[in-house]
Amino acid sequence: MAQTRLMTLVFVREDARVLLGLKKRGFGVGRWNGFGGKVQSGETIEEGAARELLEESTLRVAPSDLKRAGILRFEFVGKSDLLEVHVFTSCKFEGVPTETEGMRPAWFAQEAIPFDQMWPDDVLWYPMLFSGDTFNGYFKFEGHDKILDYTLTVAN
Ligand code: 8OG
Repeated sequence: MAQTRLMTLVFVREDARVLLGLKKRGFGVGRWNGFGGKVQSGETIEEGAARELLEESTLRVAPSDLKRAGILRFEFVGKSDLLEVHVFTSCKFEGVPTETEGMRPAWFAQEAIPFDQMWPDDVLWYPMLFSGDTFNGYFKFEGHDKILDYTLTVAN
């Protein structure tokens, strides 16, 4: 039976730049992304998002300072699990981004996002992330590089 796996993704923003991390291992290795991972049992989605950000970048945010940006659903042909990724932004944070076992962080200007080294759907919804529109996306992937089908709507 298809299972939905709840995941998080956090974009820390400062002025006109955004913090991304180069994934050093596992799912999405070699791609720049926000910080996030699986929500664990017993925590809220926001608590999970703040925990993953801390584990992967050493930055602290209060779960209540995370702003909902959108929800992305992913299906991978041949896999029964669906991913439901809850995307957040935060302009409030404490600490200095530091490389961890999983991620190498770097700040990027909004006009200089390295889309050719990211998940291929990201170029489609980043404009909404930056404009502040709340979005809802569904992407059907074949492997990790090819989008077969998608829908993307503004949910404000
Ligand atoms: O725990 P793990 O590192 O496997 O979590 C995967 C992270 O990748 C999680 O934050 C959700 C995120 N993610 C996907 N698919 C996509 C995608 O297509 N684009 C982006 N930007 N992030 C994704 O699982």
